[in-house]
Amino acid sequence: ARATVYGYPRQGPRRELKKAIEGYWQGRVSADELRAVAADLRRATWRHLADAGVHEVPTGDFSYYDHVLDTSVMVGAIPARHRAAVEAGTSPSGGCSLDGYFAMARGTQDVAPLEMTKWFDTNYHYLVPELGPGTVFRADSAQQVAELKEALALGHTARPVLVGPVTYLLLAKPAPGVAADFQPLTLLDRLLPVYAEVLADLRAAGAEWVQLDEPALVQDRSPAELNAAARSYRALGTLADRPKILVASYFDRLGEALPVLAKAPVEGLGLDFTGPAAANLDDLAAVGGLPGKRLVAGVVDGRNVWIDDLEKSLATLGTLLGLADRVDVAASCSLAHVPLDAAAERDLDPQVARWLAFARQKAGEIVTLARGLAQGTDTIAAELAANRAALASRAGSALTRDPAVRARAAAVADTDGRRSQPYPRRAAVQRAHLGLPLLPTTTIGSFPQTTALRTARADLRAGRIDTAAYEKRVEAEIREVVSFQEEAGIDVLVHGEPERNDMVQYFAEQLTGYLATRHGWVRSYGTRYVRPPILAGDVSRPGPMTVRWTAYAQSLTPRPVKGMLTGPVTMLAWSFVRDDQPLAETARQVALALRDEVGDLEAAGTPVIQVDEPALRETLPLRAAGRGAYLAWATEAFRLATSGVRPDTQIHTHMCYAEFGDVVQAIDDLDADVISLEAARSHMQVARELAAHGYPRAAGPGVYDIHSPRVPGTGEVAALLREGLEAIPAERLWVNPDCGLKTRTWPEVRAALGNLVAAAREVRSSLAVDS
Ligand code: THG
Ligand code: ZN
Repeated sequence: ARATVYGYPRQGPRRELKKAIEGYWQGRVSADELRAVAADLRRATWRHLADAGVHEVPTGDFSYYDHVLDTSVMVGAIPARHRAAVEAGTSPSGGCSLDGYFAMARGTQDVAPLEMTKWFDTNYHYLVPELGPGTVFRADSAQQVAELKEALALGHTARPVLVGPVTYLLLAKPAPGVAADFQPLTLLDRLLPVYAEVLADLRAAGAEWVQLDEPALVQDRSPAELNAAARSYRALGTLADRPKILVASYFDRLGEALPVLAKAPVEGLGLDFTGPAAANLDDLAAVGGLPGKRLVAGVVDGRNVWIDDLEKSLATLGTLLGLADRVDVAASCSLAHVPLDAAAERDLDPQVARWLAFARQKAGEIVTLARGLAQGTDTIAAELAANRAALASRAGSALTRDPAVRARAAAVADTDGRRSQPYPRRAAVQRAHLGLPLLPTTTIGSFPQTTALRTARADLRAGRIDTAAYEKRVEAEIREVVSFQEEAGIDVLVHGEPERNDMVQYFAEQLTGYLATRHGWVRSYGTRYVRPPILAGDVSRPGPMTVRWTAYAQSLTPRPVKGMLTGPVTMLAWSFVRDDQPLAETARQVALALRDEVGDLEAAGTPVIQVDEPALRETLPLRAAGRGAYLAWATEAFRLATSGVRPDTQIHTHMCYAEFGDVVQAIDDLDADVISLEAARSHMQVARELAAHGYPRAAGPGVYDIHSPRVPGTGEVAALLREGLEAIPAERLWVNPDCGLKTRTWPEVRAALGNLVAAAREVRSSLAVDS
């Protein structure tokens, strides 16, 4: 048994890659300098992994922006609108030019970038390939070959990692202008020869093995899709001139695709054995194992930050030994989904720090397990003892088990998750209480974060100003935001969230049970990173988190001010979660803490409270079988957080995913009084989807696309509102932007909200005339 990894964080310990790429975009760093930084980082990663005892290191997992975009380059799937930029220059390795590459990733003055969407159920976002019947694939193995040669020249045993052909096509969408029902998978026969060419090039460059990633096969797949997988690996497997092929799957069990791949003429299979994917173990036994094949066993969780239970993994590996010709040890998936190094977290309580394993520590665990499997567990006795002690310390810690929190969660009654009155009654009370006009205007919560504010926060952290001075700055900002909204004529105001760094981090920092990291960056997309907090223990709220700022804003104006919270599902989705209790349990604890905050806001005189759940849709399990249970606990947690209020307190929620058609029932089950939704792509579609479902409560499909610097005109917004009125009656239609305004500038926001209010007034007065 040997140790290997599928992929590793590439940004560097000080996010050197991010800085070099952004420097290149700004013209401060030359292409050669950028390439040198990248090569240094690759070299350091391989060196580190090899020194740690990882036998086979990955190549080709490195990327300047996104590995799916790299695959599009590799197969020559360059959208027509980017072709000029791509052909304008070439790279020294003969591949796509950097500028052409970044044009596809980020767009240029003249052309739009590729669309970005979530990589399965992770928090990483990839660039969606655009394909059509006219797509002509052409092999461009330059980047893959160059990186392989680089690693081999450094003396490593290296395995190129590529997105597999089936997953690549399943992740693609019809190019602009192509019929919406075009199925990229119909291009498979054209794509396979290109993969064949790349495989031959890699063989010629010295690859013994190549890894083809097929995570799309862990989702529910039709017989036609499974057949495509069978055909692909029959075709690639029977090529004469190729490296040995390892087909890697991760993020869930392979299910129906397991027999397909087990029968395919490839030399190896990678399976995930963590969480629900542990079902792969029984499934593998049921198909008679993988005789004659190499199994790469993903036993270490590649998506979470907890140390592995080494003895449990050894037991799994022991069983697997009887089911394949050769068993190697890996993480469940690429380690790029976790931060780099837990040892860099010097501020963490050392007692807690030893429960954590980031990418470096996980590589160490993988090596330990491979050694134990190959040479006997007595060779890893010290590691096992330390592991046992750390696991015991975690299980018995006062942080992970707070009796008061557990007692409260256990005592939750059904009625705690229900408003005291049904929506129609509440709506009438709220109408009288709030005195809002038809088509009330509001915003989603955040206002532009000025440099002065960010400087003030940095000054506070660095001790250059004290808390009192910082709070004065925040209050000044709130005054400005409130007076602007009053002048603009907005009906339900917000305080603007100047005190928040991030909508999850801000709350995590104040809740007991959450840990924050200093360097725990994980790539979200391109050069953008997040530092997800860690849900480590039972969650409780030592004191109010937002009341001070909301109440201050309300003290400045007679108009209703909306309190702003992040919902329980999103508080889990954008964090690393506990693996020692069901998610539903953690969600309930967070919900109870938020319920107290909602109660305190209400008691402080906040008439409207918004609880955002942008992650509700994105956390949906990959397989349909898991969705019912997920939606049940997710909606229950939201209701638990929001149902303790009086009937006259209006609960809002917000979601920013355009494709929420498959969760409308769950949105309905939230029982929020008002929902605002991103509708940038099609206002009418969102309104119609709600109407088609018979959504009974109030809704505000966004009328201002905040992702663009473009300011929509009054006529344009009014037209959208009239469209919306065809689906949603005037008494239940709200007027708001798509999402928070923090990424926009003040001049844009002033102009856009001015037009938004003018449009609402115009449509209101025409309604009054009509009736
Ligand atoms: N907060 C958290 N998680 C998230 C989002 C969020 N996950 C999903 C989505 N939103 C991801 N979107 C982004 C958008 C911008 C950035 C990161 C993820 C970003 N990051 C800065 C960077 O890398 O330069 C760092 C920001 C910082 O200093 O904290 O711009 O909203 N939790
Ligand atoms: Zn949003």
